Amino acid sequence: MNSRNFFLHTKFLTSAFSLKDLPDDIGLEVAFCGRSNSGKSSVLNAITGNKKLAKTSKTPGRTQAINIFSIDPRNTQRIADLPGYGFAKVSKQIRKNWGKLIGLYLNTRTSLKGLVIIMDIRNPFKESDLTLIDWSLKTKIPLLVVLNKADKLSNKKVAQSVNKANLSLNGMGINGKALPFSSTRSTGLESLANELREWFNV
Ligand SMILES: Nc1nc2c(ncn2[C@@H]2O[C@H](COP(=O)(O)OP(=O)(O)OP(=O)(O)O)[C@@H](O)[C@H]2O)c(=O)[nH]1
Ligand SMILES: [Mg+2]
Repeated sequence: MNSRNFFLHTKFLTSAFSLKDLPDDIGLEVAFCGRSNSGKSSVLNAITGNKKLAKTSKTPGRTQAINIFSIDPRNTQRIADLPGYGFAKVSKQIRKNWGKLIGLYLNTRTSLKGLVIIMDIRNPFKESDLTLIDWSLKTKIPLLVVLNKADKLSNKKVAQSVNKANLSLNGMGINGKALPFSSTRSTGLESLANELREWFNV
């Protein structure tokens, strides 16, 4: 089976607004996180080949819950699409709740195997991204940085940005790498699918 086929039967499982709504903490889970509007839901749709799987939106802040998707029929291999951060237009209270939910999730979820931080390639490594990178360093949870919206830059600029990102990650002592990606053009799909599949260990 090639890596992309591995994700083809991914289905929506549940939306969790608090930790108790999450599925049993067994098997393996990979979390997609990143700033609002960076394209978390679009990247998930791209790798599963299902444009209707996760709702995408031009309005930042669309994903407000932790949306859990299951890759296998027994629901033991899952992807968690976390709510986006860094969106200024939501109320302070909502922002506080999101931060709390993400923080609790990251610090308690034992099935969490890896963190995928999705960034807009034109605007990577913002403060909240760095907080997550720091968390991955402390907890030794493997990290992948997806530099999405690569279609917005020339090939040369994409290569420069990827090199720079990898140098930054190395400099921080991170065991992980940055990959260029475009959800709209489906570029970088194979590499990301390969990396994720390794985490799911099949
Ligand atoms: N040009 C381009 N646009 C993209 C790409 N990926 C996503 N977008 C657009 O970016 C916007 C946000 O995409 P989403 O996938 O909804 O982003 P998100 O990170 O899930 O957003 P929240 O759920 O609000 O946190 C949408 O208008 C997408 O069409 C890409 O690779 N290239
Ligand atoms: Mg989303």
